[in-house]
Amino acid sequence: MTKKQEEIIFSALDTLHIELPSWGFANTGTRFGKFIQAAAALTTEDKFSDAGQVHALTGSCPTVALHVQWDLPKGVAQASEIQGLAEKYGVRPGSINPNVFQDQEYKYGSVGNPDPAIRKRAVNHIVDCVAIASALGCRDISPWFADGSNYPGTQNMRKRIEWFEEALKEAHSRLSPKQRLLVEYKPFEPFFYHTDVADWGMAFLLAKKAGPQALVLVDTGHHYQAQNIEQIVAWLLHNNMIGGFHFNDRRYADDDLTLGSIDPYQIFRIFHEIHTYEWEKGSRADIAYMVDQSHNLKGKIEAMIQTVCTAQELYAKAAIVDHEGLAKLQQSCSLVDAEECLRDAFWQDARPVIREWRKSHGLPEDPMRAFRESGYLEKITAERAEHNVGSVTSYA
Ligand code: RM4
Ligand code: MN
Ligand code: MN
Repeated sequence: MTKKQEEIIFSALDTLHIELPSWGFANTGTRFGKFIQAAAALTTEDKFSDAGQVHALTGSCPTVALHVQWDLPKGVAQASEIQGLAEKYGVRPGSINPNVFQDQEYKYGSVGNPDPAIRKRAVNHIVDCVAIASALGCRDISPWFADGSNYPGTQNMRKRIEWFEEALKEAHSRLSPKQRLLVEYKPFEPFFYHTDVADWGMAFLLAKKAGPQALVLVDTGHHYQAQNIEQIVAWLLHNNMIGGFHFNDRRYADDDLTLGSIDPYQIFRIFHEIHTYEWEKGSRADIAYMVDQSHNLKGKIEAMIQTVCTAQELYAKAAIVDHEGLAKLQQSCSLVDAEECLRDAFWQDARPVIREWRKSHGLPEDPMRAFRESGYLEKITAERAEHNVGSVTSYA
C-alpha cells in the first residue's frame, strides 16, 4: 500500500458513518421460531446502551435508527425520554422508521389498503413519525411498506399506486426543509403475488411524485438473485435519487445476514460506484449508510462490530481504486487491465491501515478483542438473562 493510498483510506474512514438499528440488539428469530439470547436487549434503554458500546469501540456509529412502534410506542410523547437515553449512552437518534405492517388493521395493506380509514390511519402514523423526527432533530423518515397481495385478481394494482402516491405526498408535505423521506422497496415477503413497492423503479417514481425531499432507500437484501445492485446504485446516483442504504447480506431472499458475509465483492462494487461518482464530482454523495440486520444465532453486539469493521474494510478498498487509471482503461476498452485495476484494490489488505486509523483516533485497534475484554457482555448477560428466558419478541 502506498502512502497516498493510506491517506485516502484515512480520510475515507473519517467520513464513513454507519447507523445501527435499535432492533438489531433485541431478540429476533425466523418465521418458525424465536431464538432467545441471554444478553439480548430487553428495553429501548438496553438497545441504546448496546449501540453506544459499538460506537465507543468503533468510533463510526454515532446514530441509532429507531422503529417507532418498538422504541416509541407512545409516539412523540416519548421524545425527551429517547433524547435522554441517547445522551446517556453517547449516541444520537437516527432515522425514524414508521411501522405500518404489524397491526391487525394492515392485513390487507396500509397506505394501499382499499379501506380509506385504514389508509388514513397509516398516513397519520407516518405523519406522527415526521413529528417524532422533528422533536428528536432527526433528518430521515424511512418507511418500508409491506403492502401487497397473495393471489392474482384480488387487488387492483393501479388503484393502489394512486393511494400510495396520495399518502406519500401527504407525508412529504409535513417534512421540514432539511428532512427527507426515504422510500424503501422489496420484491416479495410478506406478500407473494404482488408487492406495491417492489423495486427501485417503483420507489423512484413514487418518491418523484411525493416531492423533492423524497429519495430511494436501497436495502441490499431486497433484490432478486441475479440483479445488478451496483447498476441500480449508478442509476440512482445519476438521478440524485439515492437517500440511503440498509446494509445486510443475503444468499436467498431477505436473509438479513451480516454485511459481506456471503458476497463481499458485491458490497465493494457498490462502494466503488459511489467513490467513482464522488471522484468525478469532487464532492461527497449525501447517503445515509444504515445497517438492517437480524442476528439470531450470532451474538448481537459482536455481529454489529463485525459488520462495522467489514463496512470499513470494503469502503477503504473501494476508496483506493485508481480512478484516473481506470477511466483511461475504460476509454480505451482495455478490458482485462480495467478489470484487474478494480480487482487490485479489492485484493489489497486494508486492515493494517484501518488499525492505524483507529490508533490515531484513540480507538482500540481491534474492536472485537476490546469488546471481549471489556466485560460488558458478561455484565449484561447477568443483568438480562433471567428476563430473557421465555421473552416474547416483536419482530421476525
Ligand atoms: C423489512 C425491511 C425494513 C425493516 C423491517 C423490519 O424487511 O427491511 O427496512 O424495518 O424489515
Ligand atoms: Mn430494510
Ligand atoms: Mn428487509
